[in-house]
Amino acid sequence: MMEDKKTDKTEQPSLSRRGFLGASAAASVAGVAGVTGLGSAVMSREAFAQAAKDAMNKAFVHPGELDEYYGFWSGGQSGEVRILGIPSMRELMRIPVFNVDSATGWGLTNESKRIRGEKGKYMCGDAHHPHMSMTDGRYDGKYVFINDKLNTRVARIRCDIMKTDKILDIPNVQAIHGLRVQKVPHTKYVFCNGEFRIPHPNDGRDLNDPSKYYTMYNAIDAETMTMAFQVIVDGNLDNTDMDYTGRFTASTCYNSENGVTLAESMRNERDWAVIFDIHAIEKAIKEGKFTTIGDDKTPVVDGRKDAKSPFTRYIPVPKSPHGLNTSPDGKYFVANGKLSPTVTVIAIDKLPALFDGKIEERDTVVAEPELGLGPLHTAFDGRGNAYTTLFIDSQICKWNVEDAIKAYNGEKVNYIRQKLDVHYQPGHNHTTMGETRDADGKYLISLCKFSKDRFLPVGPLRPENDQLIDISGDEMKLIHDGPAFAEPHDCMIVHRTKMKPSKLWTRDDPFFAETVAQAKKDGVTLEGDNKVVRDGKKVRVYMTSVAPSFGMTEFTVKQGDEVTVIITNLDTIEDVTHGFSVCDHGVVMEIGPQATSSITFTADKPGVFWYYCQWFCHALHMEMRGRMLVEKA
Ligand code: CUK
Ligand code: CUA
Repeated sequence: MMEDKKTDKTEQPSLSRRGFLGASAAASVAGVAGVTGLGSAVMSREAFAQAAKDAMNKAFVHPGELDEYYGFWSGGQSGEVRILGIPSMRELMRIPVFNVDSATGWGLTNESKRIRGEKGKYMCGDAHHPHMSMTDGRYDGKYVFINDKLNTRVARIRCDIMKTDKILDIPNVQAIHGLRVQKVPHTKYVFCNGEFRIPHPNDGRDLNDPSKYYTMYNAIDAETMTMAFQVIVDGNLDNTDMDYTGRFTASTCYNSENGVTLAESMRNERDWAVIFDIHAIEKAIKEGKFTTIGDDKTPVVDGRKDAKSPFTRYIPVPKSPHGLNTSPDGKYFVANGKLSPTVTVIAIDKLPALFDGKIEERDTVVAEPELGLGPLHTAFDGRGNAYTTLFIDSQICKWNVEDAIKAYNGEKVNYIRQKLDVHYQPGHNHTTMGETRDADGKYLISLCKFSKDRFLPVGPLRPENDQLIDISGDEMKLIHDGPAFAEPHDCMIVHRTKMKPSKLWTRDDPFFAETVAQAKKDGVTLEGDNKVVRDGKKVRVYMTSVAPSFGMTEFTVKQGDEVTVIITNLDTIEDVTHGFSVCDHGVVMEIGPQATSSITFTADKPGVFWYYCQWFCHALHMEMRGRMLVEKA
C-alpha cells in the first residue's frame, strides 16, 4: 500500500511538505511559492495574506447574487448527487439516485420505483463519477451520468428537471467504477469500467479458479440507456476518459498480474493504460464478429492482451495507475501513477500508428514527469498547465505539460510551477469546464478525503473537505474550505450559460407518463377529478392539490386494501411544491408544480390516519391535510 514516506524523492526543486509541518500555513505556502522556479522572491507573509484576501473577495457571492457555475458533486456512498454553486460552494440541491430519500419519496413513489427497476430494492449505492453529456466536446446541459460501484449500475439525470430518469444494471461485470462520456461528435456512448474480475457467467462455476476470471469495458447507448457493447480485458479497470476525435478511449488498469490478493497484484512495477479503438469495435459488431454471455444479448468482443485484437493496446505505465484525464486541447491522455510519483503523458496523435503496428506501446509516451507522492487525478486550466492531486503529500502540484515533454526529451527545464498544500489527502480535483474544450482556468476544486482539524469536531466521523482554489493567476490561492458528507470522489463544474433547468413541470412529461396512462384507463381527468377508483382489493385515490388544500379532505378504504394515491399539483406558481405523507405508513412524496406523483402502500390497520402536506407551501400549510379512514376487514 501507499506508505507515508518521510522524504520527497522528487528530483525537481520542490520542498518536502514534511519539512513544513509545524510552520504556519501562510508561511508554508509562501515558502513553496519561493522554490517553484517562478523566479520570484519569497513573498512576505503580509503580501501573501493580501493576495489571498483579494482572491477571496473576488470569489465572494453576496446574498441575492447568483453563482457563475453549477457544480455537480458525487455523493459517494450516500448514493446521491448534489448541486453546488461555484464559487460560493453553497449547496443548491440534492438529487437522490441510488439512495432512498425521505424528503422527495425517491425510491418510494411509483415513478421512482419504475426508474430504479429490479435493483431498486437495494436502498444504497456508491456513486463516484458524475459527467455531463457533450456535443462537439462541450457540455450540452442535457444529462449527467453517474456510476454505482456497489450495485454495478449507471444512472442518468435529466438536467431540465434535475431528476434521475434512467438506471441501467450493467450485466456480466461487477463494480462499475470509472465513467466518462463520448465527447465528439456528441455523447452517443457512456463508457464505464467494470472493476472486479469474476467468472462468466457468474453462476457458481469457476468459483475458486481466478485464472478464469476477467472483467470488461462497457459502452452504454446514452439516449436509450441500453448496453451497446462490452470488451474483455486483462487486469482491473480503474478510471477512463475519451479523446476529442471520437475514436479512442483510455482506461487505467491495475493488477496486470491478474492476481486476487494484494501481494499478488503488487508485483509488477508497471501496469497499463489500456487504449480502446471504438471505431474498430463498432466495425466488428456491425459485421457480427462478437459473442454473448449466458442469456444476455450484449455484444462482447475480446480485447485481452494475448488476443492481439484490433480493439485494444496495453501501454505500460507505472504503477497501479489511478486517474485518467484527457487534456482539453485534445492532445494527451494523462495516467496518474498513484504508487509511482509520476504521471504518464500519452500523445493521442500517436495512437493510430500504434494500432497500425508502426510503433511500440511506450513510443506513445511523450512525458513522465515526477510530481510528488501519490498522484491520483489531474485537471487542466486550458492554458497548458495541469494540476495533479498528490494524495500522500497532501498537495496540488501545478505543472506545465509542454515543459514536461521537453524535460522528457532531455532538456533542462523545470516543469513544476507550484505546489500548494491542501487539507488533507486529496483524491479528485476538477477545474471549471476543464473536461471540455471550454476549459477556462478560473477555479480548481480539491476534494480532500480528510478534514482533520479544519472544522469543529463532530464525533469520530468527520466531514471531508472540498477546497476551492483560485487558479486564474500565476499562483494557486486557496479561498474556501467546504465540509462535505460522504464522499465526493469527483465533481464537474459547468458554466451556468450551459444550463436551462425548467421552472415548472410540463403535464406531458415522460417522468410520470405511466401514471397518466393509468388515470386514462380509469377514466380520470388528473387536472380536475378527485375520486376513488376500486379495482378488487386495489384502490386508486385520485386527488388534486392547490395551496393550501388537497382536492379531498377524506377518503375511505378497507383494511388490507392496496392503496395507490395519485396526486396532481395544479399550482402553476414557481416554487410551490406540495408533499403527501400518511402517518404511520411510511408514505411520503414530493409533488412539484404541475407534476403528478403516486405512491402505493397497504392499509394494513383499521383506524383514522391523517395525511398531510410535508412541504411548506403556504401560510395555511399546516392545515393542508385530510383523513384516511380505514374500515375493519
Ligand atoms: S476514484 Cu475516488 S479518489 Cu472512484 Cu475517481 Cu479517485
Ligand atoms: Cu402544500 Cu404544504
